[in-house]
Amino acid sequence: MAHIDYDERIPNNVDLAHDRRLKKALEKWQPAYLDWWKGVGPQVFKGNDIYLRTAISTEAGGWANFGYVKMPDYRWGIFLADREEDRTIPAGDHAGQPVWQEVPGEYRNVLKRIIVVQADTEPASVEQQRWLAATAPSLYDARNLFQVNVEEGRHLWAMVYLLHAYFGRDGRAEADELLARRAGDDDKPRILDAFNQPCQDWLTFHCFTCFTDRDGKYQLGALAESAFDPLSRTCRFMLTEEAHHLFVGESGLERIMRRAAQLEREAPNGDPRELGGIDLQTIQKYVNYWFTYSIDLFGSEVSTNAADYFASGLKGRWREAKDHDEHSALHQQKTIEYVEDGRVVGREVPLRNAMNEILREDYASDCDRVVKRWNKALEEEGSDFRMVLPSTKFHRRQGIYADHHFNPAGELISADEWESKRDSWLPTESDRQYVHSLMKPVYEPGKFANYIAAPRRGIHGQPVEFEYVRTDG
Ligand code: BYC
Ligand code: FE
Ligand code: FE
Repeated sequence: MAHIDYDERIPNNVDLAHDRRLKKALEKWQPAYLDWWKGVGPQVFKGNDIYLRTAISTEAGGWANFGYVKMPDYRWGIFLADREEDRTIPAGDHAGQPVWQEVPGEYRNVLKRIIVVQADTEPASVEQQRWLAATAPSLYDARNLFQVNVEEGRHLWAMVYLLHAYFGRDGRAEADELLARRAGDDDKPRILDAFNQPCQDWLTFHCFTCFTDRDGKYQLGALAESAFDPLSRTCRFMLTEEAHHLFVGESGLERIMRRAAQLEREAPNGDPRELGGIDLQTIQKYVNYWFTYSIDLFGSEVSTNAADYFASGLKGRWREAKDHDEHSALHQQKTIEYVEDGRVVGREVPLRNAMNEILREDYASDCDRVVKRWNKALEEEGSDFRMVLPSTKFHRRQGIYADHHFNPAGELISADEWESKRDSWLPTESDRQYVHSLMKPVYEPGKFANYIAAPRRGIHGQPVEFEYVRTDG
């Protein structure tokens, strides 16, 4: 099963060769995908050789092959993690029963909706990032951007496979719609908010891959616990790819922070902006912005949708099968902090209704660990500045805090106080203009823009000065 068939037009490990109808339908979607890629995928170095990895097996460990590829020739394919013998439903009302290999009629529409929402984020992120290489701080960074882009393209393939294979005619219609919506478009926007935000500078890109791709990690983790086995297996393999996206974001931000700390020391007045760097306060504001947009992606703190997904076994908790003993989540409560009459009060809600919040908490702890590692780097660089993750109540547009104002410490504040302080908490127009003004391409191998430190090591054992993108073709 781990073997991937590369002789097929669509590389796969799902035995597509023996399902002629499915193969035909996917081969019809393939040129539309390629048109989409050429139209709104990466617009810079479109036909150049890029040092990329491609999946060659779905086994843990050595699954990747590295080499030069022109992006339109990338072998996007359908790769599912191996089937687990005798896998049973991890959570909800059907826990312990055998997993489903087909979609039960009563869950067809909800399951399709979840898959479509997941799928929609993948092409959206590629669209958001399509011009970034025009201002890449190095060829190393450009290559990492493209690696993330081709893999998000592959994640779209993964979801489109599920839609085509299990949802018949409406699945195919949804697959077509996935190529028709556009990130940030007024008429046909992408489904979730964060995927309509502009991503036009590299501070934003690294925040996005650090915080928004990390939502992907947790949502995919919840879907890996699904009773619908093909979805679980698809997500398990996607998670192995996701780890690199998170590395790109976390290490990218760390490099910008290290450089800020170095420039802080060198600048006559201690401000990195004097020497063309990005100051740590500005980085903190971008962190605040993208952390909060990303926690909105978990949905409302209290959600009947989330309770239904859990009850039916469509989604589980993070590491449901491994880390939990009790899988019904019935007769248990969780305290949720509500705002009532200008005060924050704790109210018990049934645990199943709080599943979005539980996943968000796991996500926020993961982000906390990242911030701790950044602060160690800042300490090493001799800076006194420490990054702080804002409260999950701060700057929300979804959920029960969206209509209230909170400061980054999580205290309820008035609208006036919010107005007077927001510019010190979130990027201002002038911060954004300043960051944009630094975005100039650096295409000489081994050289880096002044606002970002070089990475410790290159990709896959190659030196940092390796020609990760062949600029001459
Ligand atoms: N923006 O009960 P509620 C990734 C909607 S990222 C706009 O609170 P629910 C990636 C919601 O859809 C991972 N709308 O939420 C990262 C619902 O609308 P309907 C993506 C929002 O349903 C980087 C209504 O508000 N995967 O892979 O419990 C690069 C009330 O909803 C938002 C998934 O999301 C928002 N932020 O949970 C590339 C997994 N939040 O249905 C890729 C699949 C909520 O009433 N999705 N709404 O019209 C889900 O499981 C759920 O849909 C959500 C929402 C967790 C997103
Ligand atoms: Fe993805
Ligand atoms: Fe990703």
